[in-house]
Amino acid sequence: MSHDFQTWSFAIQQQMELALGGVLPPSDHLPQRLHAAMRYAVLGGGKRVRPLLVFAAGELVGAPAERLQYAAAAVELIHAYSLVHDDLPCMDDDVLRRGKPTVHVEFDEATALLAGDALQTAAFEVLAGHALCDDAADQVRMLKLLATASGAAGMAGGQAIDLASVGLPLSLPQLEHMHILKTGALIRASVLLGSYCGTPLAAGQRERLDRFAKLVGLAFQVVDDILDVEADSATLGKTAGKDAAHDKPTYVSLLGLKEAKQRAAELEAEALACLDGFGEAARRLRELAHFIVHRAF
Ligand code: GRG
Repeated sequence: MSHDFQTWSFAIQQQMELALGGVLPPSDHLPQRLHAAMRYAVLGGGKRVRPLLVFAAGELVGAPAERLQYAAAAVELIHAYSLVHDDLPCMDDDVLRRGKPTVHVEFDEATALLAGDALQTAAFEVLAGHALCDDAADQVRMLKLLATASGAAGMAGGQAIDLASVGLPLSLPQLEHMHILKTGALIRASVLLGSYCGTPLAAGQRERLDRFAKLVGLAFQVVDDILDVEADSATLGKTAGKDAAHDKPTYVSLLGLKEAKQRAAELEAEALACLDGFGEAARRLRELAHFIVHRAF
């Protein structure tokens, strides 16, 4: 990771901490326990990869930082909600997230369920509540994009397939389909939302950016599967080794570690090729693709 990329990403992470703190309800307002759980789930942790993708795509189209910060906050709120619900006993039943006890452990199950619900709706409140595009019709497209990426045709649908797949011998295409929905859809949405906040792209450019986003979303998941095997819980801030313990099909269980790493490298190369022709404006997107594939946590 170059020093310059580190400085850029740190500045955005700081900006996002403030922005997210500002859009979340204060924990001294009623209902205090719900508000405290929402803030606990969102603030003070996470890599903020999705906000970074929003900002990087925004750079491609010369988008103002204030617009990007709200689009990024909306995606991060959806992501945080998905983690809270994923950790519940009825789903992945986990006790550690972002290096802290999960929300239902720190609070209680009902509060965690409600905090996830409220984070999800807060995301749309933020996305609808600020002028993010010159053309209002584009902002409606942004709302639909995030809704589709989060719902049955995206993340929630992927989670349903994931829950139904435990112990089953999935084929590689079936595994990829599940991850394209579960993890890929929100990562793709992050890139596209950022690109809506500035000068509109030509149709061909939008298609290439979309392909980049899909490939990076898949690469993110391949690396997530590798890290689940290779990294420890302290580094990840979440329980490591869970996939194998739960007999979950993963890229590593299907391909083996060596081939999974090769697949991640291929996806990175294919993603970078999609940015050919965008020049220096796509620099942060290239750096992020590299970070996503080569990260250690
Ligand atoms: C509950 C509807 C619903 C969906 C849950 C996102 C998800 C779907 C489940 C999380 C389980 C998981 C570990 C998925 C693998 C990829 C992933 C989303 C990892 C966590 O994202 P990071 O690494 O987390 O960006 P941080 O904490 O850095 O934000």
